[in-house]
Amino acid sequence: MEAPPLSSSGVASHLRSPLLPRLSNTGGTWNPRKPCSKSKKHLSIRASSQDSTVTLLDYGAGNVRSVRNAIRYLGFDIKDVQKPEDILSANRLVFPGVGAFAAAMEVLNQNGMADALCMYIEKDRPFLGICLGLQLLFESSEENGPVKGLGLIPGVVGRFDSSSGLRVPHIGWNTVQITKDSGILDDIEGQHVYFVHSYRVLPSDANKDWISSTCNYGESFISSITRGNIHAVQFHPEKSGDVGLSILRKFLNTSSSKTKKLACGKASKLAKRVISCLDVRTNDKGDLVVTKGDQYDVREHRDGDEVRNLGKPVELAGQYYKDGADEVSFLNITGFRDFPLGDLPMLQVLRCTSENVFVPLTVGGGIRDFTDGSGRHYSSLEVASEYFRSGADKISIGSDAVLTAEEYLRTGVKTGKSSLEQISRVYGNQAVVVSIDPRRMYVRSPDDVEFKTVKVTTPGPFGEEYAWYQCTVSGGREGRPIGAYELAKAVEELGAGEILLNCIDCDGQGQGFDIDLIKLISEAVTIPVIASSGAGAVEHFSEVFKKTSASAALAAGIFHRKEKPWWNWLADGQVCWKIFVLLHAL
Ligand code: 1PR
Repeated sequence: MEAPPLSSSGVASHLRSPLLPRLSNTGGTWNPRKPCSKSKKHLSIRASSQDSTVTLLDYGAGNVRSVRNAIRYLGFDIKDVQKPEDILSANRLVFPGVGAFAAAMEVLNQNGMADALCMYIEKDRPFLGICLGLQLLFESSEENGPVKGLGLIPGVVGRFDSSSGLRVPHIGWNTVQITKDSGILDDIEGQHVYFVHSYRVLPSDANKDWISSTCNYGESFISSITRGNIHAVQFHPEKSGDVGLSILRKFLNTSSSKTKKLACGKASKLAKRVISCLDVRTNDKGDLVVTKGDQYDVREHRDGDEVRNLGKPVELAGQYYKDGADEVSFLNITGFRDFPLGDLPMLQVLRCTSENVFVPLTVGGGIRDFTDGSGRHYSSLEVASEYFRSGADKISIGSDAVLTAEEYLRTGVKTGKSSLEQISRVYGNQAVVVSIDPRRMYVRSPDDVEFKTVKVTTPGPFGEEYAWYQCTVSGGREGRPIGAYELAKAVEELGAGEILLNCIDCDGQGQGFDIDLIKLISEAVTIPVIASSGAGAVEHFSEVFKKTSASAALAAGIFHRKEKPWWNWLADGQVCWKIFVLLHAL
């Protein structure tokens, strides 16, 4: 995952890895490294004999917990790289690059890791780079650059071109076209793997010998490279469910990688995602439960007004992963009043879930600056960092993003200090979702309000033909003077990578998504929009994907209430969402 540059030391202080205390601070200026082949004479390769150990190069600029969890899940132990010699003595090295290209290169250069890495790779020792771990192998990157890379493969890392309406980041499940035998990618032709990135490398005559697969997203880009024992993938195997785990397994069991015949290539297409959402809160007995509201009201209104309890968060998330969910989202729905770092069970939920769930995990609720009773100040970046460290791939900001957007629209100034801006600057915009909780407000004419309206498909109670969508904060409790359209455009400019578009009117009703709203927002922005609220039948997913350009659909109640006919209709109660959406929607 790429992100804009980090703080002047290259790596934010809250992103410490075992490597970081060893680093010296160069004052923050980018200092291109010398070609690695000239400065590594003192290093020598010495493979260790521990076969079940995987060496992990974590330079501390983001969450590699999922990679760790996946490696452990497959039965391997992890040894962290502490010094360049650890790279040289590795039996197999996994390099899950995260963060910004320049910051990663700065860390690698400062402590001699870059030279060791080049030497290890040039000696054809087993290597797997992931995402930025692929991009760093190339000559340079345009990400806040140009910035020099390791220079092992010809090519420049550039940004996807969004000028013709392509949604950037490229987030989601896409297929790859295998172009060359690659032990680790056998059998994945036509299968979906999970991508999340804004930068990519294009195939060229100079790098064609390295390419083992390409992917189409607006253009054909390199999705993996292979040469001998050197592999790198642009997608995230640790987030690609069973397919991804099988890729990792093949790499880790290097002896099992055999040359296979090539499958014939098919054009790929980014799949529409289906996301399972778990609204989580503490009930009146103090237990953390999954709940679900009707238009955001989560109390039963019988049996003593109890908070609806639909099960335990970790168990339900694990079940939805097994059933085939493309992503899982946790929304801590009382986070606006309960400070999440005081809410340690939520962090524990993430830690436990990420041990067994290998698709992207998003967490939201309460991401804002906070001062506790003793006067200790926590920045929203600290809150987000704790979520990332605990296993989240993305965080979702609700109320705080509304207040930030209002201020931005009022002043026209990007302060760089809001939660949204800070978190997306450090972790990349692909890691920041803005969750919008709008309420439909009917009007007779677009001139009646200063906000963008739509002509509604179904007129309002008094025959009104138009509506605007008022943003709310604090779980729908407070309406704000800003429309969903204005908010969406503002947060895109401020660094949001995705929009989770709820609708209070439709939430929990099972009557279908608000197509008018989703069309309005998905056409207003170039970042992916997740349609949410109202799914009650398979047809509702088909409808939202056919009628709008939403990139994903999120639902809760339909998955929690297993009585829906389609649940039984699928073999063994297994909901292979990717397949049913492809069959029914596209
Ligand atoms: O404001 O940054 O603390 O974030 C709070 C987060 O919690 C926001 O993302 C907000 O949407 C969410 N939230 C707050 N209160 C509630 C509530 O229900 N009382 N849940 C709430 C919102 C909406 C969806 C829901 C879909 C699909 N839940 O995420 O899961 O509407 O439901 P359906 O398929 O059953 O119709 P902050």
